[in-house]
Amino acid sequence: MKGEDRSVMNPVNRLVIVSNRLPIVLNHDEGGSWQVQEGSGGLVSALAPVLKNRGGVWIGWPGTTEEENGNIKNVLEEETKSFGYSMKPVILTLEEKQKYYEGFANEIIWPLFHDMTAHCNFNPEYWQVYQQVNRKFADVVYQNIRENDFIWIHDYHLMNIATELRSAGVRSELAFFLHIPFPPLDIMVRLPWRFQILHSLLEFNLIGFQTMRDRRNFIHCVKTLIPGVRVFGKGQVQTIRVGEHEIRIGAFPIGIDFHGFVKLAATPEVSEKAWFIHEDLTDRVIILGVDRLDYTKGIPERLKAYRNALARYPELQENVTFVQAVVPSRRSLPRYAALKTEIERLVGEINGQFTRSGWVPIHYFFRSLSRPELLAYYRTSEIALLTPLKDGMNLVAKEYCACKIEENGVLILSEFAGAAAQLQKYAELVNPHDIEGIAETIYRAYKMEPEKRKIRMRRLRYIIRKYDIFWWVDSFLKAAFARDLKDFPYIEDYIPTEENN
Ligand code: ADQ
Repeated sequence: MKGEDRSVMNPVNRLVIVSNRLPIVLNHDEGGSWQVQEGSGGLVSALAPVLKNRGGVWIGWPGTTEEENGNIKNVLEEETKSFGYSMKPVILTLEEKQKYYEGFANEIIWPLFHDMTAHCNFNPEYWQVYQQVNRKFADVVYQNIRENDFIWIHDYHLMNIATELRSAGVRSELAFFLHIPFPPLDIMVRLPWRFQILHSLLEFNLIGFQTMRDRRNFIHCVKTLIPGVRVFGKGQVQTIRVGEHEIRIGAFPIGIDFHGFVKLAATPEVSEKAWFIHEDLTDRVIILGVDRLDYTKGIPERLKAYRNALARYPELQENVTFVQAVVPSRRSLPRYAALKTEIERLVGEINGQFTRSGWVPIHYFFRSLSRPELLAYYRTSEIALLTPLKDGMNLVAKEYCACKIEENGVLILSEFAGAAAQLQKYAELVNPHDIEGIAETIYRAYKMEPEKRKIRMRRLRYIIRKYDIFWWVDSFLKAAFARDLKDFPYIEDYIPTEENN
């Protein structure tokens, strides 16, 4: 439960979390000085209690550059005193932000690992700066760790950090979790720095992936590209041996703070907002799409599928409303700006074609919704339409189900979202490229009897509740600290298997 430290760490182990961004929100107050607030995402709510109880450290980039705010270090030190754990910033220059974060991470690894190689810009300068920034992170880690600390690194921005830490002489246990998919071999080999990245990953002691498929891709890559790799074991955690070094690798599908979402969804504020949304759209079935602005999320394909559904099933016209909320993201990259234009063109076309007096087929938001607003949409929408072309997990799918406290919703989910491995039995799975298939599924979801919706939603919520964010932290840490394969937790009805992935 939230607030409890259910980890299995030995008392001498402190937890050191390293992620690209620190879990904070920085704002200017009226006087122009910085205000720091603790973030509110699932990862923070799961890890903060562990860090607080064990006096841990979180290391990351605060989000501003050296040029914008050189003295952020002092501000952070002062402002985060009440958090109960310390935060150590890694300060980036503007050039580093552009070449490491926007460049290597978001113009190379992000598209490549989502199988969108045409979007990759393999600029060699990006690789130089990626290594330099990973070294910078490693330096801050090095300066802040003690013997026996357990260091948990997050995500694709920091895949080279293990090389840097090991060459600085760090012998501590290093663990890594990849939040995005790991690509198949024929895609990974296109990366000019594939060997360096794989060698660095093999310096960790534990690597966690979202699904069995990602882990299988990784094993295939290292077995093919790195000489002398051997793989042992079956089940949730396997072992890779390279020379004398052993790496445990597992699939740990990330969850959400289920109870936190349920509680918030039931508050009068959210209930009232949900009521108003429905009041505005009386007698209409609401179909909801919620995504960051990203070409991996399949938003244009989804809009085309909705258009196809309206044309092929005229009964849907005036009876459904599609609400698509897009959160601005990475807008300095040209691909993202072009995607925004494409989405807006499609929304305009579809609304232009189908709007009738008193009915607009698509309500489109391009902004971040407040939490109560987002939850009100989750609560009130009868159908969620989430069709990423590829996605590590897709937390929106889980958040939507958690908020369906009346169990009256249908989840339409891409088969290429990591969440599909867990939820496939009770979600309506679609191929996000299959416009007609999605249109048919929208219609089927619209016609689904309330009793069937209820049964399926109840089962989805059961799985999401059981494998929540606290389960995720727990099982990752257990895998980190188990000494033997037989010590790894056996999880009955544990979802991703070789067969169902
Ligand atoms: P993301 O690509 O960001 O995460 P996702 O898992 O869907 O994708 O999380 C998005 C988050 O943003 C959700 O928590 C959601 O509540 C919030 N959000 C979305 N739309 C919003 C809106 N309009 N207003 C406000 N908030 C909104 C990466 C990987 C995923 C993986 C996660 C976690 O790409 O595949 O699931 O990390 O591991």
